[in-house]
Amino acid sequence: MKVDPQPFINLKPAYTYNCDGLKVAFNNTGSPAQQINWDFGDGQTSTELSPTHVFSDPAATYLIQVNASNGACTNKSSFQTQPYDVYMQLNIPNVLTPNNDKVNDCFEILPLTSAAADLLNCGKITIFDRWGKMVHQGELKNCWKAEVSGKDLPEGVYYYIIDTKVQKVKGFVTVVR
Ligand SMILES: [Ca+2]
Repeated sequence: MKVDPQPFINLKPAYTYNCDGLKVAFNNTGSPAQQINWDFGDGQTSTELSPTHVFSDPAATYLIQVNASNGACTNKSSFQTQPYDVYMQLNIPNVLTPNNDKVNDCFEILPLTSAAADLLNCGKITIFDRWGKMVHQGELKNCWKAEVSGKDLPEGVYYYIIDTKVQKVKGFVTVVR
């Protein structure tokens, strides 16, 4: 009598964040299964051994369940994605000095990781003055020079909202001329 071995599931997911969302590559290093079924927790499924899946909302938590079977022998495993915190991966200055001396002349947000670099490319930024009036809205990758319609804005404290696909980051930046 031939006994089917129990399939062994060993998940080693690799995360990538970009403007499409959260991409997870599941590298199943377990023993081969005759049949494997993935439920990604977002309504999508797969029967690949080691699928790659893009989750549209990286700020959400998804429960991924996998069932593997060799005939009557089955095994299952689950895995939960973690919400993504982009704030710690950005270097956000708190002052800009737009006087053309090439030092802090614009509000330049720098990524500390390659994942954050991807997110900066699809992020938006909105800036308000101290009275709550919006003075700028645009692409995050474009460095803001504390001007509106080509006119210099006065010195002072401004409030910003950075909106990446993953998370909103709010704070203050001071313009010093
Ligand atoms: Ca400067």
